[in-house]
Amino acid sequence: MITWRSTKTDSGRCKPDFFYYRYLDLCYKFGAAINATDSTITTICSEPNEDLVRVDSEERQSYIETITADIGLVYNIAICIQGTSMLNSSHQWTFNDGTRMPYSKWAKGQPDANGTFIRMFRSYKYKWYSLTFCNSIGGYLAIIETSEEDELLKSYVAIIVPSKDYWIGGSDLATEGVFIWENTSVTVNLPTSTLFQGWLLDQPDNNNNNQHCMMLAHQFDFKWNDAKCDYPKDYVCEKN
Ligand SMILES: [Ca+2]
Ligand SMILES: [Ca+2]
Repeated sequence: MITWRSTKTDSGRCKPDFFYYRYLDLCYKFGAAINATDSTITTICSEPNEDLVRVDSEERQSYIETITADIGLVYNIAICIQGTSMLNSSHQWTFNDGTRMPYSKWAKGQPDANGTFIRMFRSYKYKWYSLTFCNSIGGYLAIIETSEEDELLKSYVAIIVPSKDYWIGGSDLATEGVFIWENTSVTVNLPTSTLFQGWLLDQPDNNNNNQHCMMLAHQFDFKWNDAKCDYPKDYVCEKN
């Protein structure tokens, strides 16, 4: 993920090694790619007068889309921007100083979790997503690497709520058709692989050209299916 730092000194000039975009009066630089969680976000952009970028207008949103368009290989999944729902008891989303956000570009069904930053998903036209529940507890969506793990997980969800699908941690959001376990960037084996994989017959099929997230399909013995990422579903988290 990319993080953005924006800053402005009292004299109105950017700090050294920051870019300046005069039209929007914005100082910024690109941060390192990180595995973004609530706890990692607090350690970045923490220098004096630095913070994650505020996207407070359509113009800023468009500018970010434009200048990150050609660096997708480095920041392949999402871009972290400023926003928090943790500053008031009703969990309204605000900027980090508590002011209301005058502009937003939430994806359908979002925000669906509370958190301390927002992710703009490149593959979803830079729409905004809140943190997942797994990230907010310091974990991540489950990675399934062996048949033993697969069987254990399936038997577990079948006991909890057998009538629901469950998100797991693989997607092809970065490159269509190439599924990776998002927390480790390790490739998910496809049905053609001789290595372990748990796909349902004829999946992944990228149905309607918009299925990029992996889930356990309850109607099919919790085998793996690719589905539309913004469906609300339960999920399986993993934590080290
Ligand atoms: Ca897909
Ligand atoms: Ca599918």
